[in-house]
Amino acid sequence: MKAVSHTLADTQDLITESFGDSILRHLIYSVGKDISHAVTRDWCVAVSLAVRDRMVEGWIDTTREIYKRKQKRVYYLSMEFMIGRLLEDSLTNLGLADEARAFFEAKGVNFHDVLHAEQDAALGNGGLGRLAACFMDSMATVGVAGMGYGIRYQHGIFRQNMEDGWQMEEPEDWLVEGNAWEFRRPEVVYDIDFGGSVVTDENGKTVWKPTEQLQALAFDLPIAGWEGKHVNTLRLWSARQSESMNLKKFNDGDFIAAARQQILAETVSKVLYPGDHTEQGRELRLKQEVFFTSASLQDLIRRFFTNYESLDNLGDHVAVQLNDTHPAIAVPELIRILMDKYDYSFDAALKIARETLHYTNHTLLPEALEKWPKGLFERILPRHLQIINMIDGAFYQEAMAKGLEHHIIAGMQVIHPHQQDWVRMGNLAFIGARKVNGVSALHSELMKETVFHDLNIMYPDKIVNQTNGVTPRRWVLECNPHLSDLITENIGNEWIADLEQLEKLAPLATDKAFQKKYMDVKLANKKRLADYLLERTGVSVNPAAMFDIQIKRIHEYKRQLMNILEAIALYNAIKDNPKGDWQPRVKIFAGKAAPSYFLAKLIIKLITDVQNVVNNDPEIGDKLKVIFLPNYNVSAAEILIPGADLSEQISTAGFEASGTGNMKFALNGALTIGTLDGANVEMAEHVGHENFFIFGMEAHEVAERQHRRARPSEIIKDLPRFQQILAQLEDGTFSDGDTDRYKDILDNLKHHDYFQVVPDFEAYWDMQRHIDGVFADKSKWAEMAILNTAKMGWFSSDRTIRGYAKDIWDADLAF
Ligand code: 26Q
Repeated sequence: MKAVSHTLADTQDLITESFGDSILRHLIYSVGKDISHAVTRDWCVAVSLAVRDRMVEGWIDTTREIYKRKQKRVYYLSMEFMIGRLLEDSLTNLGLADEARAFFEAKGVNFHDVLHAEQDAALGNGGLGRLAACFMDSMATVGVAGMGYGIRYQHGIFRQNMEDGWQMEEPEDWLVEGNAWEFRRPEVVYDIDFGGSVVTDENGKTVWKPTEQLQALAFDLPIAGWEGKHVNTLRLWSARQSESMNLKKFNDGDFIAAARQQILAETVSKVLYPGDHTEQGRELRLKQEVFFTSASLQDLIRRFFTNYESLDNLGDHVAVQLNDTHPAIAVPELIRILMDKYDYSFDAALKIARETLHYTNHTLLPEALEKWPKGLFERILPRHLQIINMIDGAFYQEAMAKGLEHHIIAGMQVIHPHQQDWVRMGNLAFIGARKVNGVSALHSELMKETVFHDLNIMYPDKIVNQTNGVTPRRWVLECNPHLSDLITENIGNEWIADLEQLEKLAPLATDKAFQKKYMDVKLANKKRLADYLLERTGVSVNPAAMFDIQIKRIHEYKRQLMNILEAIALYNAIKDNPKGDWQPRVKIFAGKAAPSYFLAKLIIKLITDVQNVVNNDPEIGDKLKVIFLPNYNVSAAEILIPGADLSEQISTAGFEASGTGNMKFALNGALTIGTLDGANVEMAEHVGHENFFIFGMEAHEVAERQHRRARPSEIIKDLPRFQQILAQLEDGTFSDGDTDRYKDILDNLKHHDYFQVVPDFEAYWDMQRHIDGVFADKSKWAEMAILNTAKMGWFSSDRTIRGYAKDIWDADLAF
């Protein structure tokens, strides 16, 4: 990794007016309002445009520098970017937040309301999408010549509305009022083909004759890194009807058919698929994947030719990162472009693809590894299917040359020769990539032992690890301004771009005066959260209670069920001894369930049922409160995380690839109760096991129990506490006497319990009671919380991106 020196902002002098004048100018000339008529939303647009102007300067300079220096380009292909709101992020990174605040105060406009008038861009499901957003911030901060490619969904993740405790999905509509950040690029358009057949022309060349064509239209968002030194681009593709097809219908006079085609075409970028680990085999989803992957590859190749003449050395100048298998079609698509458009042989094209593409795996769940029916490929991607067969053929030769047996090779091929009906995208991405990475040390090791066992033996150097990280700009500086000020007062502000400096706080962990200041910040954040909860749910909570928070997608493996069962057990224990010395707790849950995931929705219903009983029981009072906060999103996380005392990271060991919420909580001074899963393992090592509450089975023990199909009933018979909970779920205690409601949960717990709630339950309960005791010791808790903040610096996504740049992309940095 060599460093490239970087000179800044030749354009910077173009804007001579003050920031405040820019805001006013935009209010008047872009929004078309005067001060006396402006509503909050108008101010939000005006200030966004004023910041955007200032980003454009750095943006143009960055682009020019990269061209000039021929810096290696990195393209991050992701179906999801969970960016949330951009205004505060941009103000912060450009150092304009104070000026903006002062401007609005002087105008008598509530700055907080202006920041919050922006729609939350929720173009993702969960961790994978948020990681992509953190990576965009970090690539711009450390100076990677990086560009994100994704889809400009018209509707992001659905809005979660609650009806009688059940999740209802409502369409999300972030674009209705426009998007101040984006630049439409009408000149950047690519054709995307589907369907038809493959023929051989008169010269013996293979030609794909597609029958359906779409166009991908580019929209760009500038992404500024810390201090605005480097501004990268997030390019999102929007689908529309191909012009030639449309024109033909119009010329035929068939306006209705033309309009119909238009709508069909636009469907492709209409809505984000809301299944985070399931939902397989839908044609529209495959079209979305092809659509954005093909447009992105065509675009990066076009850009490549502005600097270079031949694609032979593409991999020396370009690295493409595939965020999970969702863009794995890039493997045959790149080969197709090289062969069919640039006349490369298959072998040469495969070689170039394997020098350019890299694949990140985010899951070991077998049902989450994408596979597509071969029939679907035959119908919509006949040329890609041919190429996949060629890849399998070449791979077979390679494997034979290494002396591997036929049946072992079969298990690794993209299409299993004896189970011809599926195209396996994980195998495709693995075979086509130069490097494959997992997202935590444990996960990367488990990849080698499980899903990619044989492929790892065949290519022992391919799998590498890059433990996830989070951007400290959004996840400390913006969401926790009081903590940020306290940190800066004590160690200066270099931690913002060099998070490991937080280590300097460690000696203060036992300093009583510092403990007080640190816990005062926590209390202020808890009050802010309590206000927010009251406003959003009507539940009033005591900020002195322990705030115990689990926020993430609802999934069996994440075990929100175990958490709510523990709440029931605690409720029972308090009822048995209402005068006891109980540590008051507020248990907060938030998260969306995939619309088709019945059991996950039932778990939400159970949480709200328990909430209704517990919160309305006068004997319980402040000793226990349960809250399900609807419609969890990035903006909600920014308020919840700084207000947490305890972070729940309790997935069945071996199932959470990494987790990133865990990191955000610990950085903000919450202690973690967690299993040895995902990045929890490394977090515990960094902050010290004595400052981390680990419980439960380890991954190998889980695998062993699952393998021998151990029965939960053998354990339940010795667990009276658990038996009581089961009886209450059966007798209608939490369901208004409805004895049927939790049938599927009960059936699961008693007979299958694949995610091992039963065998981990007692250890979880015991650890929770231990935590009650520690929390009562205010000074000890403060010390542990401070040490969590101090020792989490390694989990910055800046570190992760430097790791990718060095170990995977071989990319140089601007600074
Ligand atoms: C696949 C096919 C069809 C429809 C949807 C999908 C789909 C969509 C989203 C599959 C998976 C996802 C998202 C997965 C995800 O968020 N994984 C999380 O990634 C984080 C970042 O690495 C990790 O920290 C989490 O552990 C992991 O669960």
